[in-house]
Amino acid sequence: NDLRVAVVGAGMMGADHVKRIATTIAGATVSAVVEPDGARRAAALELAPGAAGFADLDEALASGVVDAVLVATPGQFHEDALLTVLAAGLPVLCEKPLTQDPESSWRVVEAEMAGGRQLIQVGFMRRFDREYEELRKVVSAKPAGELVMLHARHRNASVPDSYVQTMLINDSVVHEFDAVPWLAGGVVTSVEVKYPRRNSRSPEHLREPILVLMELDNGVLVDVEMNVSIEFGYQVETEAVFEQGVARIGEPAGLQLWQRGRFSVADHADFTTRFREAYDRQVQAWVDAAKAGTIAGPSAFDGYKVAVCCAAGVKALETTGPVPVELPEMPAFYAERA
Ligand code: ISE
Repeated sequence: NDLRVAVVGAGMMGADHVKRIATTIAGATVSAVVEPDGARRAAALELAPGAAGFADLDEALASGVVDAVLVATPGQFHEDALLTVLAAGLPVLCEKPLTQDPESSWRVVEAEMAGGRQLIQVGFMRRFDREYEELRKVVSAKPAGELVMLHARHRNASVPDSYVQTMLINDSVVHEFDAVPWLAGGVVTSVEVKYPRRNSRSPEHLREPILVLMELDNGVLVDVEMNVSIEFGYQVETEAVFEQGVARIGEPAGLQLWQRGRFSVADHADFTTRFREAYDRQVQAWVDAAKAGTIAGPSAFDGYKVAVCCAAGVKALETTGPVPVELPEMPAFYAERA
């Protein structure tokens, strides 16, 4: 039996997920599209013949056609949607971030624990990127010794006008706050932001690129170049430095072309193609797990930890020197299921 999924939010990511579930995911169908904007809703419904359209989530849940929910609305609407889905006792894949601040993320964690079942998976898709998975294995198998440092590069060609300074952290470095501890096997203890020369071509209201430094409790030091006006394309790369070697992931791959005295390899234009396979694998893993009554990726508690790191990161945008990050112990509810 197909898992009947309601996709909530039919913007760029929501529409992408509707198409993915309708065309490439096994064992699931889009049964509902929840989107208040009529034109967007209609466009998404074209991608999923047979799905019903709703203006709000309560109506969709009351209709009885929903077994699981994929939340892809802007972050400020996540808390409400998650509390509604938890109350209905349904599995949910929530696009990043869990919520936009530690307080609301903690409320979601508490509501999940009160329900007694782990229902939330957070959409940090980098954990489903094959090269990230391979690098994580190198970190734990230690063929080149212990991990010492990570140099991460997160580059966007451009960002929309609505993208403000704090989004460098809350919308973009948010991914590294999940992926880095997962890769490096530690806990973030401090975040610092440094400003190089400003890119004169950045939108006027942004001061970027930025360099984010993270310290982990296992001694690993991480630098993240966060750059959102690089124009040439989209790149997410990591170089890992070990005691006896180096590993790199995320570099351009594919057709190499020699032409007119130049050598070129195509690179990505945005995250929908750079992480397409990771998104596919993430949603398939979630669908399979939801049918088995479990989750297969970052938990609500992981989402909460990221929210705490982001709050420190936002403070670090306006602080000289490192801002400490204090994370609570993992509640037994999550530790037992980890
Ligand atoms: C966007 O929201 C994403 O999640 C992308 O992965 C990231 O690269 C981009 O900077 C964000 O704005």
